[in-house]
Formats: sequence, C-alpha cells, structure tokens
Amino acid sequence: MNATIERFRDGDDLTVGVIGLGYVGLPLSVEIARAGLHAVGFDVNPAVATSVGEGRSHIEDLTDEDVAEVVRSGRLEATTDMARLAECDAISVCVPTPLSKTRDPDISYVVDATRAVAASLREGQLVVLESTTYPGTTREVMLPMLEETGLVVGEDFFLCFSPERVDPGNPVWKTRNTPKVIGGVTPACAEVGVALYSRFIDTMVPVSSAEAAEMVKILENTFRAVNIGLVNEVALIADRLGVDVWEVIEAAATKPFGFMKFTPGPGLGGHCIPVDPHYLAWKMRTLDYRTRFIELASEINAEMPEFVVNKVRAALNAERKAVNGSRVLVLGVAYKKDVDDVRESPALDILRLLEADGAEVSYHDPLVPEVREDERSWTSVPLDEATLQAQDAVVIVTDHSDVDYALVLRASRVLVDARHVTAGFIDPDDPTLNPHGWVVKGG
Ligand code: SAJ
Repeated sequence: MNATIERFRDGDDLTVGVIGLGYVGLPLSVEIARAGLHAVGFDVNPAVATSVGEGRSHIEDLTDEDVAEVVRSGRLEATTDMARLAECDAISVCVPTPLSKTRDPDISYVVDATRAVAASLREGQLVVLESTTYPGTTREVMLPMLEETGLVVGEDFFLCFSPERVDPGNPVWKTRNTPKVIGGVTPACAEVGVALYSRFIDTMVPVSSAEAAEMVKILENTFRAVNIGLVNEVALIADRLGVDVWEVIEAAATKPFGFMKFTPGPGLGGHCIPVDPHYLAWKMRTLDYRTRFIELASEINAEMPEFVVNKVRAALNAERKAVNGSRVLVLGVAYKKDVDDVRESPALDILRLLEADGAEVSYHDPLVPEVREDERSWTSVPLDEATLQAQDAVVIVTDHSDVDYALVLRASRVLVDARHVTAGFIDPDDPTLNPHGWVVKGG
C-alpha cells in the first residue's frame, strides 16, 4: 500500500488518463501535464481529439497556447482509442451527467466510461469519477462494474469520487487553485487519490467516503439553485409591491455577516445548477423522501422566462402594440455572462415564448454566433443603431461585458432588462429611462 502511495506521490513516470475533454477534462489534463506527468486525454469525438492533439483549445478558459505548450512538450496527447486506458496509472472520468428527456439522471456517459475502464483495468490503477452525480453512484454503479474483473477495490485498484468545481469564465478560480474534495470507496482509495491529485491540485480536501464527496458537490449546487430561487421569488414579490428588488439586494448585501448576495434574473441556465439538484431529488424519491426545497426552487426558477416575456408583452401593450407581428431582439442567449454556452439557457425559453406569440424574434450575442434548438436555428444579428431602432422591443437576457449598453439604451424604443445591467448607464435625470425596474425604457 505504501509503495502505491509513494509511486503516485513521487513517481515521475506516471501516465494519467482523462476521459472527457470538455470544460472540466481539458483544463485538468493541462494541469496534469504542467505538473510534469504524462496526460492522455480520451474523447469520443474525433474532432476534439484531433484539435487537442494539434495544440488547439475548444474551451474558453484555455487558450490555444495553454494546450499547445504541453502538447509540444510531449506531456499531453489526445486519442479516441479507449484501449489505451491500459497505459494509464490513473484515470479521471470527466464526462457529462445531464438529465434525460423525462428530467431523470442520465448517467449513461459514466456507465460507458466505466465499461471502457473495466475493459483494461489492471493492478495498481486509480480511478476517479469527477462528474457530478447522485450520492451512491461511485459505489453502487461503478464499483460492481470494475470488480467484475475480479480485482478487489482498495487492494488491487483504487476508486474515488472527486467533484469538479469549474466555474466557466471565472478569472480567479481555476482548476489548479480551487480546493478539491475527494472521497474513496475505501480509506486506502482516498489516500492514493490524495497522493496523486496533490501533484497538480494545490489544496486537496479528503472526506470519509465517496458518498460524502458526492454529497458535497450536490450541496454546493443545490445551495445555489435554492438561493437563486429565493431571490427570484423576492423579485416576483418586489415587482407586485412596486419595490426595486436590485436596490433591496444591494442594501441587504451591505450586511457584513450572515447574508450572501444572489441576483434575480431570467431563469436558471447551465449544465450544473439547473441539473444537479434533480440528481439528489431523484435519488431521494427512490428512498421515498421528497426534497421540497429543491422542487420549490426549481418551480420558481422555471417561472422566470415567462415573467420576463410578460414584461415585454406589457411594455408593447402600453405602446398599443401586440406582441404578434412585433420585432423583438433578445440581447444575449448564453446561460450567463461572458460564456459561450447556451445549455439550459433561459434565453431559449424566451425566444420560444416570443415566437409562440407571433413576434418576429432575432438575437444578438457576441459569444454565440448561432443557436440550434430542435428543428429551429437562429444566427446572431449585428448590434448596431439601425438594428436596435428597427425593433419594437429589446430584451436583455444575458449581461455580457462586451456590449455597448449606452447604445442599447439610446437606440431602443422599448427596453426590458432582465439582468439590471443598464442601471449603471442610465442618466438619473433622463425622464425617459427607469433604473428601478425590469422595463427600463418605453412601455
Ligand atoms: N444565476 C442567477 N443569479 C445568481 C447566480 C446565478 O440567476 O445570483 C444564474 C446564472 O445566470 C446561470 C445559472 O444561475 O444561468 C448558474 O450560474 P452559476 O453562477 O452557478 O454558474 P455555472 O453553472 O457556470 O457554474 C457553477 C459554478 N458557479 C459558481 O460557483 C459561481 C459552481 O457552482 C460549480 O463549480 C459549477 O456550477 C459546476 O460545474 O457544478
């Protein structure tokens, strides 16, 4: 056992496989390579394996040079050949864990990756699942598949859960400097996991089991989903009371203890926060327990796209215009500012709702050139004076930094701001603009 720990802690000829070269796996692979280990990235998409192998990044948080540097040094390579997992001393699984069409956990990518790992599992290997999932997945799903090989966990091979904590677009917290929780299927597994991960992660946080580590991640994201749901309900209440919810939140945020600021918005997007709490809710239903906070927060967050569209409807109505036939520009379709990802973005709901009302809908997003949604597709239109003046209404759904909000304020006839981003650009003496509400201009 000690020899294994020493090998992972001190060995300089280790090969670490990373399955899934997305926003989690590619940055992790680069950090492994930067630490002087040999990283082999595995992806089912040949285009991804090729582009990484050619030293290019398809992830916003990594530049091409970040990837090219470690590829040139021979420390990082990428492949679609899962048989090469046999070469790896350790394997990190960073594959998607989405929801199925029926909003249930879809761990098929984890199962497929585990099957590939089992096919070449050998003595001494460490396997770490990083994908967010419900507590129990590592022990109840992955372990049996791996022990079918006859190898024994904690002795012949080692199995851990270590949740990814990537915040896409975060300029400060990156893969290496974000503390990382890890829990083992056995205590020995955790020791081995810490020994290896400490090579390329600054701070490791071991917990007592894989289930505890799985629960940590779910708590982190459920905490966000529930607090975003709370602040969205406060926004719905403030709107009915005629109170500026952003002013209230800013003032509450002056409390130096016991309060954490969240901001209302058009809804909950991304592939984590709207998804992960449902993994826990699903698991608890199998244990006959209803996770009421999660479900209530989900209901409120899901109401927000309609709430924003109702603001557009009311504003056009006040201009004696029907939504039907009106030209409406959606400004920003990514799920949050300064990212190019539209997964679960509330902007997609808003586009659909406006189209269903008969509006002539277009969008502008500096980071998203095209949106494909089922059989529909839109392309981003230029954001210029003429385009804005041609609209009957403009609705800001994502508050990207790289947008000229002064122009938007000046050239829009009706402006709904679901992110309160224009408040900072409004001349308080301009009677045509309202810095305190969702409808900033017109209406
Ligand atoms: N949102 C609000 N109000 C808020 C905060 C967020 O409406 O006050 C919305 C955002 O616009 C977005 C969604 O919620 O649509 C999720 O936002 P997010 O800031 O949680 O961003 P994600 O999903 O990209 O990343 C999160 C990580 N973010 C932060 O901790 C700030 C982190 O929780 C996880 O590492 C990551 O999910 C993950 O991969 O689980």
